[in-house]
Amino acid sequence: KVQESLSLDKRHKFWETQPVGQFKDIGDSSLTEGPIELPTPLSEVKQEPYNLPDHYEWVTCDINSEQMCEEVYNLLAHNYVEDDENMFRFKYSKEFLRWALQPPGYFRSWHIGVRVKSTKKMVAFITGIPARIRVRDEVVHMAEINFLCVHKKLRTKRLAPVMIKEVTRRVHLENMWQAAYTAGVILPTPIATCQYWHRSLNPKKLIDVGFSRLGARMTMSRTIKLYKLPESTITPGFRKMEIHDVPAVTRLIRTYLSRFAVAPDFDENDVEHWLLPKEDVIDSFLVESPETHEVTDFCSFYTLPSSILGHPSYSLLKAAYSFYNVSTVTPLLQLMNDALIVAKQKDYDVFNALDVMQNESFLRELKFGPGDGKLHYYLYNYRMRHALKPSELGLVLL
Ligand code: NHW
Repeated sequence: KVQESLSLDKRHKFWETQPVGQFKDIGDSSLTEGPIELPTPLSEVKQEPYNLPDHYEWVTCDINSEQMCEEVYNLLAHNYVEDDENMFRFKYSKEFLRWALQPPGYFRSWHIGVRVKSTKKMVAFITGIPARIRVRDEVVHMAEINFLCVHKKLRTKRLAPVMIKEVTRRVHLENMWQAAYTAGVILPTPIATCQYWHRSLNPKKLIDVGFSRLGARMTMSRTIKLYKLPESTITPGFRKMEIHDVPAVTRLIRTYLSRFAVAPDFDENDVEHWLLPKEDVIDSFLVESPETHEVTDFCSFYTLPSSILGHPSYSLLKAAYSFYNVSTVTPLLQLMNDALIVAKQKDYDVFNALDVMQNESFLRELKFGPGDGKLHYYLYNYRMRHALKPSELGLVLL
């Protein structure tokens, strides 16, 4: 609370100039929902890139090139998001980055790096991908912005606003005028504030590395017993999703996501890209009724390990992140318990989930504990009249 009210008072020299909901407008009921600024003719969009400080240059990344992908991977592995105590840092894999950045209709020009001119060292990165996001009754063609990163040695020099303006310009050039993004920091103005929950799968390692602590009046052996899971899944007809399931899964997920205020508008191509299993990137399972062979339920999680910083015996935390889950026949609680069981079989240390969609209905019962960080969701150039509850959000960004 203290942190939140402080940050509402803070000046945002950059964000105050941008078409986003401003803190001063919170609660102003004269403002309507929808775009803040109208599109300008494409001929009026700035044709040249923004100026970078001397000695730096823009590079459009070809993430299919092994060398480029490696450079991006290394920048992020050493400089991307850390927890508040600097104990862990996200370590997106190269395969994951290729998947995350190349959905149907992606634009290579939206994968933007900054290099030092003389050495060609990559020192900053930002990306966009196209997405159709439904906001209430309206499907909006947006960019999802992610992987904003400035090398640790170049921080607080106002490079981030230049990166953001440049990606905005390149999105405008494709005639798109809205964006969605998430961040751990508070900016003007979240459309929703969510929380991560964590389900221990390997409690001993999590405690050893300082990810979690032994509960009050708990011993290690009682803790291990508390988090023990069955060896194999329980739901009859629970199996890995396959390519021929794409039409059925698309129908299931479209119907399900229609109940949320903000959610992606997935078609079969999107489902094939985002939900078909890819080893160590995305896992998806469904329930095919043994009698009718109908697909009735679906669950998925993506793989995002974190480096463990400065620990003598462990260097990698293997984490699964809940993605999209749909239950129509199998209770969501049972479906997610099966997801935990497969994640354990696959040797993940922890299973993470946000309190979005209907996740609150299983988090406590399946022994997830609340994390300390918050995740704020934002829209660019689209005003929401009120903040949404996490359960009104049907969107998960990577
Ligand atoms: S959130 C992950 C962001 N990345 C990290 O946290 C990695 C570690 N940190 C860094 O690399 C997922 C740096 O600290 C970064 C800031 C680069 C974060 N979003 O250069 P300065 C995403 O990738 C504002 C937006 O001096 P820095 C989503 C800050 O409020 N703005 O800072 C990305 C201040 O502005 P203000 C952020 O520490 C969404 C200004 O940057 C931000 O050296 C991007 C300071 O710049 C953040 N996470 O570099 C927006 N963090 O007004 C997309 C700080 O307050 C918008 N700032 O003075 C849509 C665009 C497309 C529109 C299309 C129509």
